[in-house]
Amino acid sequence: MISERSCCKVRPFTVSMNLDNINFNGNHIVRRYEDIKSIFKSTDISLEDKNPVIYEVFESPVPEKQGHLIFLVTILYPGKVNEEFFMTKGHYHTVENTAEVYLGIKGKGLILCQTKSGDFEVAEISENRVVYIPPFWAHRAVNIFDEPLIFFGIYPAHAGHDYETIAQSGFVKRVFSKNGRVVIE
Ligand code: M6P
Ligand code: ZN
Repeated sequence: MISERSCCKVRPFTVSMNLDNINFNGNHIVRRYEDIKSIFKSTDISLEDKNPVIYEVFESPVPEKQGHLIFLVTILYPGKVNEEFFMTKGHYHTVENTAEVYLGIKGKGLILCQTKSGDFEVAEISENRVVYIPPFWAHRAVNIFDEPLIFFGIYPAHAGHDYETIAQSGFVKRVFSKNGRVVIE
């Protein structure tokens, strides 16, 4: 059991959601092409020199302990690795029976979801659309538009990120731009 004494060193607080200057005073994760190029189907020499930021995450300063909720804002930039849209690494939660909620703020994207038993689902995310990711479902965001995809997220702080399972087996589907169309294959 988590006691009030161990949990409540954090006092109630507020942060600004000003998109021009997001700073939640927590971790700021920046993932560039070179950091995550292995998640894409093919490499793209045209991105090697520029090494663009694919996405960044602004996290809340909350302990990764059961009882707390981590909230964050993700900015997934527009672009493609050859024909494949920019996307996040994607993960299961280490504590698998934990869910997550996304709220679309700007842009348009897809959230690819899958389970270890082979189930797969695609959820659309856009401004004011809420996506519910149930426990046991891996999730990856894909930006299918020509503007940044920005979404707010919230999940149990003890959930953890399991990237290893995705690194080994990947997602069952990928999202490409082909002849101006979004193709999931
Ligand atoms: C969302 C949340 C975060 C996650 C981020 C980037 O904001 O799910 O927990 O870190 O997307 O995704 P990933 O960790 O898979 O790279
Ligand atoms: Zn998650």
